[in-house]
Amino acid sequence: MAVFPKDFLWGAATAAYQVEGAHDEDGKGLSIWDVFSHLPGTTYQGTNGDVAVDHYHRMQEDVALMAEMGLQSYRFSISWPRLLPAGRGKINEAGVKFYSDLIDALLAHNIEPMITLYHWDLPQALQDEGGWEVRSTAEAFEEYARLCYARFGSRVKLWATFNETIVFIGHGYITGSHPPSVNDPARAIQACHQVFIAHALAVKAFREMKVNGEIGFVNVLQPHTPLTNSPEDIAASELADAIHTHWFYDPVLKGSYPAELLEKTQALWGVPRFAPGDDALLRDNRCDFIGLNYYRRETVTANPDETRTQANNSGEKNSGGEFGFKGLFKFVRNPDGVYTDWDWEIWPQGLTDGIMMVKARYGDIPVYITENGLGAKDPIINGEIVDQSRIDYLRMHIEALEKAIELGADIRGYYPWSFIDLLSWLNGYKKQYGFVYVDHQQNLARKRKKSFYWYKGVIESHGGVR
Ligand code: BGP
Repeated sequence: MAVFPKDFLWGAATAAYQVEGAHDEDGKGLSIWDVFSHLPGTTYQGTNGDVAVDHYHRMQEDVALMAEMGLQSYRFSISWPRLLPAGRGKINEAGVKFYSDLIDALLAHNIEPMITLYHWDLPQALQDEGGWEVRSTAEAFEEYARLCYARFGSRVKLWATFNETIVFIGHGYITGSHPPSVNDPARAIQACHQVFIAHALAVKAFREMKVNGEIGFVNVLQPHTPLTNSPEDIAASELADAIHTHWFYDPVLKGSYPAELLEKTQALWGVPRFAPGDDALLRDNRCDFIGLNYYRRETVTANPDETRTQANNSGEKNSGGEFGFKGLFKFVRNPDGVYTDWDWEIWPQGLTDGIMMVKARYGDIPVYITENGLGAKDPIINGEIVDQSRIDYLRMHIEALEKAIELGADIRGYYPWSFIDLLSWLNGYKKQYGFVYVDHQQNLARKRKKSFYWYKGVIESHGGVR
């Protein structure tokens, strides 16, 4: 018998840049991704979100499919430059109307909206002024958040400020594979600090405006396993926990950085630099919940001498997936692991372990699983999209979730990534995640996959039939 609490929400997720398209329509300003994806060699085969899957024009049709699937909640992000083309100041009312209509359509079908304010598409105008490295961007974020609360706050209860800070800061400022394509750890740490401040300012505004809802932060959940029992590998794995996990969770859940690591980075690079009052801002504006995006664990080994960031963006198995910081740690293939075509390990147990790690370190914070899913090349057999491997992946992860609930975790909802096939930032349209297929040969027509019907059954039975 399923153990899911009565109010548990069965959802699905997307993000603006990956589905909307209409990148320069109806008064929208350009985002950093609109600009970056047009630079030669930045994305898989030059793919971009100019049209994406045209959700901007097909929103009603997409919401009808959500309703047919029985979705109880939909996590989507707002494109900041669609509301504020220059990042602050003049409001684009056509953009406000799009999200307002989306929210109304969802509510008309009893689908609870969950809004992510920032899923990586910073207004280019703000990047031109220094992006996340400058305080004025955090202040503009507060203005943008206040606009969203004012226009949508009476209808939307679930809010998240940022999606996966480790990814957009790590790739934006360390590996350079996301905009603004910088390779400088010190700049990364300072930019990351402004994101935490922006989050705190937005939480403060949420409380001041008395929005009737909850506000959280969405992080990658990535448990680390040492490759061997050697003291070096164990130390490397602990260091990966500190840098990849604690650094990103502590400021929003405890209201302060992990002390030991903070001391080290400040001694080494002089960052993060705190402005007067930053300590109190972080301390006084913590999250109501944490959103966890879980895809995989990483196996870790000591790494005395090489820095490497070899990504598999092609879907050719074994073509990448290694990542390492010289002198710190390296992520390697687990010899016992089962891997996707993009070299991501499938390890459902990591979802249970990760949730319990969060509970052990941060106490009884409510949890939403804001992403979880399988990127695959779905087989089409006699015209049907038979994505059995996705069903198997999700089933195993729902089981892992159930285990965490049995162990006492307070889990409020599950949002598989993704509701519909969409643009993968660096992997194009080939890497599919959706319950709904989009036919790029036939005018972006939507088709229900096998997993669509399967997930409908899961929702109807409240997790009982899998
Ligand atoms: C998360 C992002 C999503 C989505 C997903 C799958 O990091 O929040 O936006 O893209 O990962 O990643 P990918 O598209 O690289 O396979």
